[in-house]
Amino acid sequence: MQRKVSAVAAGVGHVVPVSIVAGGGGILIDADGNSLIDLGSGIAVTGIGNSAPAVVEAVTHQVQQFTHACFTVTPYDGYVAVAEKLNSITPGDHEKRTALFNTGSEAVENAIKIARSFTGKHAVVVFDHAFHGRTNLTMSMTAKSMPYKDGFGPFAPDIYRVPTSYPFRDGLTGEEAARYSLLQIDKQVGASNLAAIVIEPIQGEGGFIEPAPGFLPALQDWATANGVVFILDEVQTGFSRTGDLFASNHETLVPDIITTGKGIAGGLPLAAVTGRAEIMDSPQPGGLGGTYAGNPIACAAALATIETYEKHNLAVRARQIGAVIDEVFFELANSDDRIGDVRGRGAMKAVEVVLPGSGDPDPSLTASVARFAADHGVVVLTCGTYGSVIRFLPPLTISDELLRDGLRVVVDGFRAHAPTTHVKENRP
Ligand code: PLZ
Repeated sequence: MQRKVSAVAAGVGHVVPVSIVAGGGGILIDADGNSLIDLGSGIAVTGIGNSAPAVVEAVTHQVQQFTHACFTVTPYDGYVAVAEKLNSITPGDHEKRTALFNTGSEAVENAIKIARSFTGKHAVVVFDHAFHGRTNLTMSMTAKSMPYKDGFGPFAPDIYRVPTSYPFRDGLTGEEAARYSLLQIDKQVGASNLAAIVIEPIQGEGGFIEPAPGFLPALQDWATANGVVFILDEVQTGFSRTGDLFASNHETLVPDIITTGKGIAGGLPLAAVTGRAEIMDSPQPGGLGGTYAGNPIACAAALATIETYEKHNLAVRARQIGAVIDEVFFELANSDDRIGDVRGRGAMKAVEVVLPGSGDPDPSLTASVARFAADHGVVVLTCGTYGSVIRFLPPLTISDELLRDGLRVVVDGFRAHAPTTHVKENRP
């Protein structure tokens, strides 16, 4: 850690002060030989587990063939195969095209380029609590100032932020929240200026906020009726994480463009933009790409990874994991009124920590519980605009036993920090 501090820029922070030397089976091993239970998957990346055998095999084979060619110079099959696969498994049976990139930010950024090229319009609507990345455009689309934007302006122009649906805090139905958001979009931006609406189907860094049913379909219907490209950012929610292959499947949404990343390639850097053929084919040849975009090793990993989700039915496993997390935290919520909300879908679950009585966010207790977990060998992440959400993103290959061990430590973290003895009535 001393070498890290001396050699690495301070802005590159860390959650747990360890040095990882190996990982697999829901465990990370540090340089001192400690085993940590991984409830974060490197922020929703290692869905099929760390160093998954199928990925190790595919990558080893590819690395022996060639490591790089640059797809926009001399194309190769792996990239095309990933594009074909994504075109077939993403929501909707319309004709699609895919472009590959290295990071989720790059995917979102390119989705905007494509939507602007197709519509000839410039404005982009995003939502409260959104996280779309750290590049200038995607940082501008991200809601939270500290730490993501503070001191990093000026920001990209023509980005407009409107309220989302946050059932725990706004108490609105999906239809009510959509009516209000669409009114703001119509009055403050206007469809004739608007290229795209971009939204995460369940917001990730913003607090695992799942909009009330009906909110997303209403946005999609309005976008379709008004010549606005509807973009779902599934970088964090994608690839079986929420109990469906994509979170869009839950409300049978069919986005014009979907961005994916994180869980796509078992830990290798890859991200994608997949969308309607007529939209995706709008930018001129040479307008999209990048030196490493769709690297052959990452593509080989992606093909093996996606096959693993399908073969092992990991979407079903994600739901089982979600049921275990629900069981543990609904039980805790019965006796601890600092648990304001238990929410999320599949293996993308979170607990919102509140001050009893007011229901205001409690970022201090949230941080203390996460620190307690880390000190006791469990990697758990926090999130939320108010820093008051503990989120669970375990690998979908984790055993029930390991999962319960890890969750027990988090529950102990609540008990260790002045637990309330007040027992609530009428709690589900
Ligand atoms: N869109 C929905 O969740 C990445 C990164 C957190 P990149 N979120 C985790 C951090 O500290 O940087 C994310 C996301 C959604 C886009 C991104 C950006 O993906 O691969 O990190 O660029």
